Amino acid sequence: MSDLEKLIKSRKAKIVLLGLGYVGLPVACLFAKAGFSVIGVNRGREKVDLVNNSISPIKGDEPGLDTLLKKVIKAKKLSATTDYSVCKEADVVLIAVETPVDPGTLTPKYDALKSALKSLGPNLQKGSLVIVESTIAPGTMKNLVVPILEEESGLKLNRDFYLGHCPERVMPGKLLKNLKNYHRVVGGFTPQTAQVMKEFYKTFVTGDLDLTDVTTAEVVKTTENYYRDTEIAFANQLALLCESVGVNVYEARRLVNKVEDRNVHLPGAGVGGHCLPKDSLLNVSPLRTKNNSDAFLAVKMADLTREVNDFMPIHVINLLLDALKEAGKKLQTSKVVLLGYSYLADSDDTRNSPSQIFIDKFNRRSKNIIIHDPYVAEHSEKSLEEALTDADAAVFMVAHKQYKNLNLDKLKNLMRTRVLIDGRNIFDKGKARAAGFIYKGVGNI
Ligand code: SAJ
Repeated sequence: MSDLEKLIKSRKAKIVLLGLGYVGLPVACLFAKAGFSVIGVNRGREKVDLVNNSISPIKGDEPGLDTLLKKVIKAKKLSATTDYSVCKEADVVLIAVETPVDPGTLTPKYDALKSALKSLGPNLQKGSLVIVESTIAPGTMKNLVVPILEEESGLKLNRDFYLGHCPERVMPGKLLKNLKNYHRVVGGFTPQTAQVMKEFYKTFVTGDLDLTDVTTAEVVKTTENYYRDTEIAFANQLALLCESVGVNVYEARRLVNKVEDRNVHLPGAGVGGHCLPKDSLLNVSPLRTKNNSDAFLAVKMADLTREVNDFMPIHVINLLLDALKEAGKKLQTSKVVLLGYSYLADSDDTRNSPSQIFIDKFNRRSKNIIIHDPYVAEHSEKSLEEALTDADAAVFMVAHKQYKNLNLDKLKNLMRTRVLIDGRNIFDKGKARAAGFIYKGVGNI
């Protein structure tokens, strides 16, 4: 282990990173920038060719990533391949592959992780360190990662190779910034391994590097997002209560949050993204498989959190139906415009977008819908004005800045019927109604 530490401190350690995605690519670039020689391995040839030609496969605005990629490729500090045998030369192997949840069983789908481990195994070198960066359910390191690596390599953990879990904390649009500045939980199978991992991440991470064991690291990462998902679900339930008693949830939230240690989150049209929709289910998945009678409530809580947040796009459809009825219009004969298809304001990322839930449900009743999103290529052909011309209803699912700057009088003159459904508290209800709109907002009708 001390040899490895010396190689890391001198930047002579050879790094191989498995999975050139939203996490893997920026991580590979940052270690290359720190002075290491890094090889990125990806199953798909396309991504490998893009990276070797200094072209980032990540769409959307990622400040600094394109420039950094060009720099490290030019300096020959980073290269990409589909060939796992490069792991034979690796002193440190990082694994950053996707870890989705099966929508049917609500348990982890580890196909990509298992495939990476089985490809690494035969090429794993004695004395090397393997670090899993993907978000995984508590217990996965011990119950899945160790057995596959030992069986496929014939090597023994902590005798022949070392293993740790350092979960990534990233947000589209701030990949490099978050990877550098966010605190990291550094989980090692032994304290010595955790210490070497700390030396490794210290080469570019400026946040705290908190040492712990692998299972605690698994719990922390999934909990931090489960917690946020549940906070948002609470806010969404509060919105539904406020609608039923005629209160503006945003005013109620403002007053509640004046109380010390209260932090009611923003209600809205739903919760999407690559983290929150799955991490609550990853967190409780060890309990789902065990028939641990006392644990059923924890599973129920995670499932309810997901059920509440995934109901919100459906609730937006219900608000739309109520408003069209007030306008004397039928859904099937109305031109509806859905504004915002990404999961996050001012982002092009559409993974697990609440708008997809809206569209799936809407399409069962009508096909008369136009989707507009300035950041999503397939939904930005029409300008906002073209999309809204002669519309009967405008449904705002994402608070893109282009929508926040919309002039209500201009909007009114474009539309045939003035139904305005506000999923993200973009507009002032009083002003919208004064301008002649039938306005219904989540938590504010
Ligand atoms: N959302 C709400 N109400 C809120 C906050 C968010 O409805 O009060 C919705 C958003 O519209 C979006 C979804 O939830 O659809 C997720 O939003 P997010 O701000 O959590 O964005 P993410 O998914 O990119 O969150 C990631 C997470 N970070 C990591 O997984 C490392 C999250 O824990 C961070 O708080 C967030 O980035 C961040 O702000 O960095």
